[in-house]
Amino acid sequence: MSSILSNVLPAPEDHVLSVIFACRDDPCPVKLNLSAGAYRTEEGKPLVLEVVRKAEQQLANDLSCDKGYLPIDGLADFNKLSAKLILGDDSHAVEENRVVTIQCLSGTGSLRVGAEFLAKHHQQRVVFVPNPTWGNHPFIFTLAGLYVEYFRYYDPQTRGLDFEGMLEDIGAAPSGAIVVLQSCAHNPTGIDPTLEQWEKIRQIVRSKGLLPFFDNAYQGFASGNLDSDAQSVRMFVADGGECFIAQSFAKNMGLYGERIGALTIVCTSQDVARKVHSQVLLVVRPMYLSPPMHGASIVTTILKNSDMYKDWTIELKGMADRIISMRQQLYEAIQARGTPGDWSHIIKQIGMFSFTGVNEKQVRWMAKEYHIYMTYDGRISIASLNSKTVPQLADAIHAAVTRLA
Ligand code: KET
Repeated sequence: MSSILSNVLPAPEDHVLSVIFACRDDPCPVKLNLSAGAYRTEEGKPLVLEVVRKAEQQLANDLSCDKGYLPIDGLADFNKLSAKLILGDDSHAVEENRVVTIQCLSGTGSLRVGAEFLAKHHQQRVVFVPNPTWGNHPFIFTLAGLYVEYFRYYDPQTRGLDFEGMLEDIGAAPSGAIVVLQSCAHNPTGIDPTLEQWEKIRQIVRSKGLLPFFDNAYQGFASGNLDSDAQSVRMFVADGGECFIAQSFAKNMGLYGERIGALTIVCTSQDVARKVHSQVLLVVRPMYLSPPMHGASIVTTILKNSDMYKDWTIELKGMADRIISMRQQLYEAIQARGTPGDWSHIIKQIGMFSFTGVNEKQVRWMAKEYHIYMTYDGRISIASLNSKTVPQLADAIHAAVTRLA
């Protein structure tokens, strides 16, 4: 039979997806998947936060909850509370009613809605992302019709931030260019600017008339404290300028599959905010009409209730602390094996990932010989490790580094 679809070409190899598929198809019982940013417990299990279970039970018992459509911009209380979470309780921008927040499909959906809005309403079509950055950033912005360029971020020599290069590249961006900044726990490098460096970045962004677009996927995962991790964003919002923020509750509430997040657009006046809000609704409506309800209801229940909020911060700190202890254990295990090289970056880096410095050849070899899977750039999810798997990984890294220099 003739096929309308027979001309479809196979998709090019996707670096992240191919690792995930290779791991899925590996029958080895002790295989270890460190490729995706997903938190696992010390027992190697996915974690549903206790406070999330409690919120779900409360929602299930509330017979006044129905399953009607949410408005195009989502649950109103969720939007208000999400904006407060990132901007702070005392945000002038919120008080002055110049903040637009709309519920979106997690961090990815928030970035995409923001990108679509900018492609339609912003004159400047160039967007600068860090080199390297989360692999989906270039796809999201390109598909929306924007042109992606890179600014220097990681220096492989120092395994640190190429701060001079970053400032130089951002400073050379054309006026109005969009600059994507990860607010904390940078993926994949685990390297964040210091507060003094953020201040210099802010000055350059503002003096060149650029538009900052924060990707806030890991609030609370860097330091274990929600307010400390929001400092970079708050610094930009405090100067009264415009700012986009894509927020995700996938990681910090463990709500990966609920696809719950928010896009916040900080405007310069209430009048601008009203116009922006009306146009964002037109971006969302033809895409998915309105967002799903369950995740937003969970987040709202937790953020609204001071006891539940406190319980959440304790569980979140527990996750962040476990990640820090995994870093320490991995570093010590590699040291104990006498693996050549300086591995202190593993304990210096911040957040869910470690950019280990092992190369693609070594990554592929570890998958084949040790059944350990990580992205080809050598990034591992530290949050997926536990005390039992650390020695397995340290053995593999030691063997890969000593055999395949
Ligand atoms: N921003 C960044 C920087 C990020 O790392 C992710 C996810 C997202 C946004 C989107 O997350 P969402 O679940 O849409 O809220 N990163 C992990 C997930 C993936 O790519 O599969 C990761 O890098 O492993």
